[in-house]
Formats: sequence, C-alpha cells, structure tokens
Amino acid sequence: MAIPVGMLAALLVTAFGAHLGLPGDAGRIDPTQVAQTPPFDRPGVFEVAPGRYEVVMVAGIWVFTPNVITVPEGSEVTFIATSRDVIHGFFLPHADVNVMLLPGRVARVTARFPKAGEYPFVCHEYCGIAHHTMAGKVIVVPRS
Ligand SMILES: [Cu+2]
Repeated sequence: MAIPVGMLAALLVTAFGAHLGLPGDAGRIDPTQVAQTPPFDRPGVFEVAPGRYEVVMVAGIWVFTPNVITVPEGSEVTFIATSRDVIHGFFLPHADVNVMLLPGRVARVTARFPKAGEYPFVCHEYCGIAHHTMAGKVIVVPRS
C-alpha cells in the first residue's frame, strides 16, 4: 500500500510541483509538409549578422540540401535542419557537430569555423541503399 501511494505522491510532485511534463510543440513540424513549411521551403545559407550565418537544411534520401556551404573564415554558423523522409544524421566532425535529423523535428546546432579549409559532413544514420553517398562539405574561404 505504501509503495503505490508513495509513487503517486512522487508523480504528483514532479508533474505539478516541479512542472515536469511531456515536450510541447516547439521544434515540431509536419513531416509530410516540409517543402511548404518555413524556413524549410527555402533551404540555403543566409547571413543573419556580420560573421553569423544560418544554414536551413533539409535531409532526404540521399542528399542534403544544401550540400555545399560556403562561408568566410571566422564565421559562426547555426544549422537548422530536419528530415523530409526517414531518420538521417548530420555529422561534421571538424566542428564537433553530431545530431540526428528526425522527420517532424527541427534540429538546431551552432558551430564556429575559425580556420579556412574544407570540412566534410556525412549522414551517419543508416538511411537506405545509397546512405554512403549522402555527404557534403562546408567550404570556409579566407578573408581577403
Ligand atoms: Cu544515411
């Protein structure tokens, strides 16, 4: 008797006292309407402030859109990404980016690119027969 009563008390305290609950709708989109849902209706690279960029990215079998991203040296880049079909991954090891791209969920991750160079990224969640071809790169160009 004490155990279920104690568990019910713990549940009530966490739900109403600590306001713990299920996640809300933030970061969710309709996975069947990705191409019509802002910002994913316009994937691309956008300068939002001097030296700060947002990359709106859609993953789908078997391509990232965009898959070549060019930014100047020293940029801070926020990737806002989702999947339009199955589960994909976005792995950009040189910038410590490692996220899963789930249909219906928006992933957001920020990376810095202090040095010029080419930084490859790949899908690292098996997503079908051509998974191994799903890749791209960030090209960081020197400031002149
Ligand atoms: Cu994949």
